[in-house]
Amino acid sequence: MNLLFVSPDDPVPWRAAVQRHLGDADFRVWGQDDYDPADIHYALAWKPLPGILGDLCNLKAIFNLGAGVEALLRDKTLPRHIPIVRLVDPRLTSGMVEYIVHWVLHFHRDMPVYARQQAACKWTAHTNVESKTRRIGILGFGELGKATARALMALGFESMAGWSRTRKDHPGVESFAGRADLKSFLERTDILVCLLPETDATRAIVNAQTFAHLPRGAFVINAGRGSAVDDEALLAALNAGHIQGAALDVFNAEPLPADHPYWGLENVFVTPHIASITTPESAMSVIARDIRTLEDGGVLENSVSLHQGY
Ligand code: NDP
Ligand code: OXD
Repeated sequence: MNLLFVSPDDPVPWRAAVQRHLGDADFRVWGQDDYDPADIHYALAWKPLPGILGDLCNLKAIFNLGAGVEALLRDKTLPRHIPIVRLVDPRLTSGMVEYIVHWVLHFHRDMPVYARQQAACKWTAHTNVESKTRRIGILGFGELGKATARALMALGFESMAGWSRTRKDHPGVESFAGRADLKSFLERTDILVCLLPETDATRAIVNAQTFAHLPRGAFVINAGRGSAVDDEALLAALNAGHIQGAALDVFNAEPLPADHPYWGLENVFVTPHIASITTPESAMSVIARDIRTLEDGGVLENSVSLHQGY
């Protein structure tokens, strides 16, 4: 079986992980190794240049080396008749859960207030909202959203809601679905967590109207994709004090330009798209299992819907 690695990332740890999990596979690196396009059976791809995957005429599946597939789907030559598989990996999930739990607790326990007080050498204690009454709303209630909700509920956050395209039946979580439910979802949300994929339907979905529906003093955490947020609207809502603080890992332009106003705002926390990072060892264990399933004639659960775009 022949694999082609098409990614700007270092192939060395991937080669080692492929050897460990698929000992007999031949691993070629696009841009480094020679290969006959007709010989490649599986592609391991992250943000590939358009046209590379379209040349692989005997490809059986494309494995995206991350959860978000928008970069892959931009390639008009992408083969559409084979499974395109997004990464659903326990390590990727636990990384995201840690990131979101961190910021939820940060805002919930007034850490920005205490940071400001420290800067002024001010010793003042404030009472804090109980976790069971703090209302968390997760925009994008998929793999990562559900795992995050479970972790937060285990910490006592009982008022949990998830918004998705289709309605969910998840224990302890109020389900909101589609545009018709968005307003009522936002109105009951104190901390908004965005874990949406980038599609035509999610672009700038967090906009001035969204902020207007959130209660005054709400917080925003975005670790899905930057394109979901209208930056001008968020800056206006932050400056007006309607949104109290934001933690942002993903941006419309990455790297975030040095002159972007987010960098200078005391109530905005910027991280460089690190909420969760794919690790070759964990990812290859999942991908190797999926390749075995396909070789045995099985069907994969995490194939991307080309129609929905995620
Ligand atoms: P999933 O596909 O499992 O979940 C996506 C969720 O979004 C689903 O609940 C889906 O609804 C919902 N959704 C999609 N489109 C719409 C829409 N138009 N309206 C309402 N809901 C919608 O993805 P994951 O949870 O695995 O990952 C989510 C995203 O997180 C990735 O696409 C990626 O962009 C981002 N990510 C970011 C990382 C980082 O480091 N910052 C790391 C990993 C991922 P339904 O369930 O009804 O289909
Ligand atoms: C992903 C990401 O989609 O790293 O996995 O953003």
